[in-house]
Amino acid sequence: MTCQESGGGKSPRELAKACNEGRMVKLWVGLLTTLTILVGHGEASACKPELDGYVQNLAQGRPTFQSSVYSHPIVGLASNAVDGSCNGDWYAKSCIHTNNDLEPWWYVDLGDRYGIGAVVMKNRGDCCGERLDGAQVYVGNDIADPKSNFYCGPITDTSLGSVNTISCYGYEGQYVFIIIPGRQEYLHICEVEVFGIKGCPMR
Ligand code: FUC
Ligand code: CA
Repeated sequence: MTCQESGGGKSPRELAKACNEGRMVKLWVGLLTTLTILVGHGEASACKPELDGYVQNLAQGRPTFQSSVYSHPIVGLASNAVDGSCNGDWYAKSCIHTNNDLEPWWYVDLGDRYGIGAVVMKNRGDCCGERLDGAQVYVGNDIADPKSNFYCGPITDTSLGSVNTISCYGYEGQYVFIIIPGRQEYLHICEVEVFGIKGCPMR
């Protein structure tokens, strides 16, 4: 089965399998296996320094947006999540921070459509890690209605400075969204890395 033939009534795992059976087998298996096996928690510049030279972080330096910006002497701009620094200390000025919004959100524009293998997210390390509990990752092309995009999964490890890796099963999109659903909350996160490739998107 080729990538083009796949789709229609299949689960994400089945679609990923179908894709892997095609011409992208080596790339996909390499990428997803590497992302799954390697778990790094360093305070180095990249959240996953082990991946340097193997896969490109598609999010770094791309345009970013968020529901609001928290008023504080340190400014938690949306771009702080793609500045290439995985430092989890708020006072290192490399984290985003929204107001206490109902369903706060953040997203990055990758500039083109990619099949997304995984999204890596660095939690704040100096306090308040639990605020990220249940934050949802979506990937797709609809900025008007983020929740209509493909839902990859939730953040579950909210320990201080945690690194959560969420698989998006190769689903395609230009935008990656992080949303805290169903409650009023501050959204702060210190880095978001997006790994994926062009060539075998699944819709
Ligand atoms: C701590 C938190 C605040 C805010 C600030 C930047 O003081 O208690 O809610 O996140 O850091
Ligand atoms: Ca950062």
